[in-house]
Amino acid sequence: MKKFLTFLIAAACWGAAGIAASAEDLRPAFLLTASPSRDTQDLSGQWTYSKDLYRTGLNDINGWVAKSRMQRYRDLDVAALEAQGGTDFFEFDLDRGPAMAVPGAWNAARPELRYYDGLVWFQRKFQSKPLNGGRAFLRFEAVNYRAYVYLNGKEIGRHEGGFTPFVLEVTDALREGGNRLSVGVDSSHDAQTIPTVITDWDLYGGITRPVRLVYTPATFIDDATLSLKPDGRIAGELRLQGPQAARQNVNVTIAGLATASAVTDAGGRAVFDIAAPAGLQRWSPDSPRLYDVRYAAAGDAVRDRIGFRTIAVKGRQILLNGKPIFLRGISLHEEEFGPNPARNMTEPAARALLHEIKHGLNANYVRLSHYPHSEVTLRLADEMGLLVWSEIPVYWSVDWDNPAVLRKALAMQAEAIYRDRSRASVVMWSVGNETPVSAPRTRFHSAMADNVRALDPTRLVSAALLVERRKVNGEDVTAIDDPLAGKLDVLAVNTYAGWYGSDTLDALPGLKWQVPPDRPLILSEFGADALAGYRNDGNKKFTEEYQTEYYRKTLAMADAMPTLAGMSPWILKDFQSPRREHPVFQNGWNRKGLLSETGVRKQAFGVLADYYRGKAAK
Ligand code: GCB
Repeated sequence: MKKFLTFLIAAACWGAAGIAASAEDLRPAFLLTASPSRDTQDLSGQWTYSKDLYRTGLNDINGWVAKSRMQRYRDLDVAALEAQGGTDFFEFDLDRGPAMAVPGAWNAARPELRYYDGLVWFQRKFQSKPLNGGRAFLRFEAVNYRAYVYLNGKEIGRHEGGFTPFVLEVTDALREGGNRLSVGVDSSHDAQTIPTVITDWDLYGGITRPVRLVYTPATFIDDATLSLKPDGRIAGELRLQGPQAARQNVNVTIAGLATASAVTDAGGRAVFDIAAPAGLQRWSPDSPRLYDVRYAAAGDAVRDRIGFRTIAVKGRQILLNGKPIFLRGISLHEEEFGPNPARNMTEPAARALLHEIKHGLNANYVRLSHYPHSEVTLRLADEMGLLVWSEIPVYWSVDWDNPAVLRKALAMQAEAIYRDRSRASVVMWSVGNETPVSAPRTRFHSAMADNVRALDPTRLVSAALLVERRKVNGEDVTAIDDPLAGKLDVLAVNTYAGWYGSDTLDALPGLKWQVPPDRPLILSEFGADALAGYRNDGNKKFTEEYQTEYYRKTLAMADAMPTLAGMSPWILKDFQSPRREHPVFQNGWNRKGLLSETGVRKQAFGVLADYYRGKAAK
């Protein structure tokens, strides 16, 4: 409660005086960042569900009934539910409801739910183990967009934001033996959500990522992280939670490299500062060396695999481990290959996508657009050696003047950063995508940029900006005219000359750019649609030939941009978008992929792969 009040005050002040909530206020109550190494119970599988079009689980006709039948059913203790033996009349009987696989998006699970946007109730029954004085938590990796969580008839928490994890303690609500978990998932978006109602991707609804029951001791390591500092030292912190959290010895072992110890303060926090270890092999895309790390404190221990590298900017260069690097990238949406994809990133699916990027395109970098991708993808990027741009869906436009919306953005960003700050692959946090310039919008993004720096001073801050076309001395130039630029380490722009607008492809190499001469610039997007297999019809838009020529000409333009430090063309693979309804070429798909939706390479794929091969050889 105190945290919440602090936030409300901070948010109110922000509106009036430009102050953002502090980083510490934004730390979620529980993180369990090392949960893959913990004693967990995976709750994946078939969950029963029922759609709730009139949202009766959340509201009912005011002043008529105190509780809807849905609410009465949901709020029953397991024992009471069993006792009434299925004879009571609830209308929302999830015991007998149809089932679908969790994790998964309902849009791809059932044809009749393809365009359903609203509230669905899910139920899963499970057995739990005795806690023996320990604690238990539910960790949801993502629910899109709002989640209302009930265990054994008791509300245990809510969450807003479709792409970041949340943890709810269930120690007291859990029943040794049978448990009934009910989750209301509301996929609807509005003017105050992030993103808002219209995007250029599919806002899949559902429990889209894994749910796990996590068992911990009474006092446990909630979060621990390490990173390499510019001077070669390794710094980090660990947070203990629980009755014995204060003044505990804490140990960290980096296998084959170093060990260190520290003591927690009154709040359960310990910091590490480890002298530059001899023999450290730095992580890079060419050599993605990960070290096994073990943290131990108060009888608890967790593991992680961490790579150590530095990232910085110097003049117009991006430096990885002190050396200039050109980011040979591609943008990626979170959709697996196949004709009916959903946002359900399994390890094989993520591996296949990243493999195509790294070994098919010869890339060293991926823009994970337009929201935090699955944890499995980030862990694989670490393991396979791909640098990552990460962003939250502050996309096109949100309610810039609304402190409550800013609060959501900062909280979402905090959840993403706490989740991924031990991933060497993540080098850049983006604070927005293509947001039209205005004073409230720039204030909003500036607060986000300050928030990122407070939460994670070790990485770069960027944003995908819009460009301006204008005449300078009678000459047509493309310029960055955005006051947000001053808040960023790396400038990034989306440019679609040659696709949208009237430029011919032949004009692209000669386009004049007016950009700061001493700062790194990346092309965060460029692209053109092509329907896979549509060829030999002249150089028309939507043919593979047009897309191929578009890539050749845009890459020639890029070669003439002296400050260019990287690119992530739009996009690896065709993806579903309700905005793309051209009846011949799109049919619900954005066709800017270099791969078709099923993974067939279009001609332009080879152009980019050759270009990157050449860049890598330099
Ligand atoms: C953009 C957006 C991206 C769209 C893309 C397009 O600038 O950032 O989300 O999908 O353009 O295809 O127009």
